[in-house]
Amino acid sequence: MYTSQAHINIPEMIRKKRDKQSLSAEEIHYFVQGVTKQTIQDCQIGAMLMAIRLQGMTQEEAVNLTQEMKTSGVVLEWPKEWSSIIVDKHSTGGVGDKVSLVLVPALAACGCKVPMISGRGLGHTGGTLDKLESIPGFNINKSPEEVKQILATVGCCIVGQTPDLVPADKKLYTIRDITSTVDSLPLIAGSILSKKGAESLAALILDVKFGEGALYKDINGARELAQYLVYVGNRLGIQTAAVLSKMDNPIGRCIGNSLEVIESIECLKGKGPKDLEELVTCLGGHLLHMCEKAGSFKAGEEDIKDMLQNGCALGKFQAMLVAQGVTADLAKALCRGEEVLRHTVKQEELKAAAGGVVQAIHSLPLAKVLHELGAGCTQSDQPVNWSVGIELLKTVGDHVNKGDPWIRIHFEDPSLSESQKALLQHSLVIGEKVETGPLVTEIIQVQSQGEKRHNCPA
Ligand code: IUR
Repeated sequence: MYTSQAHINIPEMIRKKRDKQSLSAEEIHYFVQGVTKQTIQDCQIGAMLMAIRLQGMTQEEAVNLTQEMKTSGVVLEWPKEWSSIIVDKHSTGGVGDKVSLVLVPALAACGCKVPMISGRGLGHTGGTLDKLESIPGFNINKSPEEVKQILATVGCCIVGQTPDLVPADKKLYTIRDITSTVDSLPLIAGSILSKKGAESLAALILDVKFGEGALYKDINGARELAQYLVYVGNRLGIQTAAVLSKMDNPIGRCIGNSLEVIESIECLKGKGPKDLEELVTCLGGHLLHMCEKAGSFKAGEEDIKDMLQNGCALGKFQAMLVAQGVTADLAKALCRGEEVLRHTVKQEELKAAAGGVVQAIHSLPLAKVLHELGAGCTQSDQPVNWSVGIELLKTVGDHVNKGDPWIRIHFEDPSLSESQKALLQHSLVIGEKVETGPLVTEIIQVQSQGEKRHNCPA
């Protein structure tokens, strides 16, 4: 599209952005190509990112940036007949967030195609890929051809990012991380939506979390990010909507890779914790409605619930495991509820220091302790211990008596220390009563005249 770019130079582009001027589509193309082909220097990339972080971008620039990042590598292609049913979700992440493990097969059971490209955990506990890798044999590395094959037979897969998919993001993210420019709306949108764009999706649902355990502590920041992502996603040609969900406590009762797989399987049998099922059905209901597999959001929610109750979602999960390298016998045993995942050698329960009603369980201290015990990715090459984890024996709203065990920690080496036990004990908040409401408080959808938000239908 762009032929001669002799008139463009990077220092001039950095100056323009520094002085709050807009970059043309051609300049953004030149910058992203330079990042991808490594023809511009890291210090210039850092300077440009800081200028963007400080001066922002117009919506037009953000759309152009995302589009250029998307096409910096391979863009997946699908058979024409799938064009309206290729769907995915993205979450801003939270402690105990195992929604993808349940939602992806449930959507496939409803007839969608879900080529989820997921990530690893950054600090804290593991990401979706770490959770799945706690299942012996599970292979996250699949070529675009293999992904297409799995979608044709099973309907869903969860794989890792390959080096040829959005290479510009890998480079930009690394430099954002070391230049304090991660928290920039156009850069976040470019990063998240270029990867979803490269999946050539028909519809995308975003789960943007707010609260004590989330990136945004209050709803306003989360709403601003959600509106921005919804706008850019739709401009990219993906039907995009977002839900704002509360993240004050861990999701479900299990945290840690293999424990979260086991809890996800319970949810795939319709026997999961209420909060996890609520998120899965809400996100799935919206996606089914958006891609016209369901006549309304409510009908979509019912379809997802049915697939959890009738075993179809679990069947898809089992088939996905086999398609991604798990032996048929192990996949079957795991889905039957047999204890085939590795256990830790040691477990310890802590007892409630007072009686009353559980008002909150702060998730960040739990994640910190688990990280220290080896459950999460570390900067170093230390391997993840997939069986390290926490079970919450009591959850928000439960009544506890003084001395009741409320948490069980699964650990090995290193051992659980006294200071870690004290940190965990402080994360339990007990009072006289608690008021709980729905996790999802708002939906952000795009309308022709701009973003529109309304409360979640009851
Ligand atoms: N996840 C991404 O893929 N990119 C980002 O910039 C952030 C989260 I923040």
